[in-house]
Parts: sequence; structure tokens; C-alpha cells
Amino acid sequence: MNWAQNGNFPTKGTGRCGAPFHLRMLTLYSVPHSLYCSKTRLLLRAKGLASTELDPPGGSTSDAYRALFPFGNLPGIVHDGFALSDSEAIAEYLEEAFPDKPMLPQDRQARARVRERSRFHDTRLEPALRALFPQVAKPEPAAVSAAIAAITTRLEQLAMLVAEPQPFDLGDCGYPATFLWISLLVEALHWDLVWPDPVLAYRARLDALPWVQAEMASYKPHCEDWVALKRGRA
Ligand SMILES: N[C@@H](CCC(=O)N[C@@H](CS)C(=O)NCC(=O)O)C(=O)O
Repeated sequence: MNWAQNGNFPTKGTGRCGAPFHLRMLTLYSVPHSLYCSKTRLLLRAKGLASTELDPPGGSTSDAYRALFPFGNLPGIVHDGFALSDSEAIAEYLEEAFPDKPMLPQDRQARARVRERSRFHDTRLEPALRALFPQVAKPEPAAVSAAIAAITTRLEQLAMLVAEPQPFDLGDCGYPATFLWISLLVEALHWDLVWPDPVLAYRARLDALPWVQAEMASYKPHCEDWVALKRGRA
């Protein structure tokens, strides 16, 4: 199995001399612990697309970065001189620009379901998780409890969307990083969270995929470092 099949290609720096010319024209701007950057990187791995991965020059608020991405959003991509941010917009763009390994089904309603699942991640589950990040450094029990309850509600809702096993698609890309963060933060906070069985089964299906394994292997240490730093253990 080569990098294009297992998604296990190097993602930092240059040196993609073996890649076809058009693939070398893709740059991903990211920061190491960003959940949405992991989401986009996972899509690149799943589609077998090589890219050059760069830190935002001067940080995401710099004039140089804002010149490319006016909202300062991460991730951002530049493909053949075209700069685009927002992980959903990027995913749809890459799907059209690189249709060789499709990540959306042919059927219109099946496609709509994929988008529904992807947006559920971005607009429901991840925002519930986001409320937990500020709690890691100095936990406030009532806020932690409320955030865990909100995440649990979203996981119960997600169970309805993932009960049926499907081939990996665009709608899956955000979930591995979010599941990882939920596990890490709940453990760091010494809290409990009940994962619905269909979500556990979905997570296991995702974790078995080589491109998910490759992404998690490189992403997880950054997340653990972040948690250790916030908990004062770095
Ligand atoms: N809906 C956006 C959310 C992306 C997002 O929240 N990105 C964070 C990093 S994970 C960000 O840009 N933060 C601004 C910053 O770091 O300055 C997307 O899908 O791209």
C-alpha cells in the first residue's frame, strides 16, 4: 500500500517531487492542534492528495495571512493561486477539483444526508465540545457538567445519523478529531460520559481506516501536549 492508498504521506514542508504537477499546487495553512485543520487534512489523506502544509505566516491575525484569508480562519488552502477558507467550503471545492476518488455519493438524497452529517458536526457537536476547552485549565464544576450534558445530547442525536454503516465520505471528516478531543478532555477533567453504542461503533469503523489512523497518529500528540500545557503538566 502506498501513501496515496493509506493516506500516510508526510504533510509538512516540500519535497513532493514524485507527485503529479497539479497535486504540488495545493497548500494547506494550519496550526498543529486545530480540530478543523485535522478535519481538512483527513480529507486530503482520504482522497490521496499531497499538499504542502504551512503555518500561517506571522499567525492567523497577521496582515500576511489576512491578505490571503480576510477572516483569519484556519484551515485555509491555496490551490493554483485560489485561496479559500472554511473546512466545509474547502471540502466541497476539493471534491469538485479532484473528483478521482469521490467522497460524495451519486444519489441526490444520499448526498444531502452526507452534508447533513457534516454540518451536524460543525454546528452541533463541535460547538458543544468547544464549551469544554476553557474548562481544562481551571474547571468550574457547573460549567463542566453543563458542557458534558450538551455533548451527551449531541452524541445521542448523532447516533441516529450513523446507525447505518456507510463508506467513508465528506461527512465523516470532522468526527475523528472531535471524538479524540472529547475523550481527552473528559479524561483530563476526571469526568464520565456515556457514549451511545451506535456512536462507539461508528468511531470504531472510522478508527479502522488507514487514513484515519495516519491522521490520528500525527495529530494526537499535539492534542495531548495542549492538554498537558493547560493542566500545568508540560
Ligand atoms: N467553521 C470553520 C471553523 C474553523 C475554526 O474554528 N478554526 C479555528 C481554529 S480550529 C480558527 O480559525 N481560529 C482562529 C485563530 O486561531 O486565530 C471551519 O469549518 O473552517
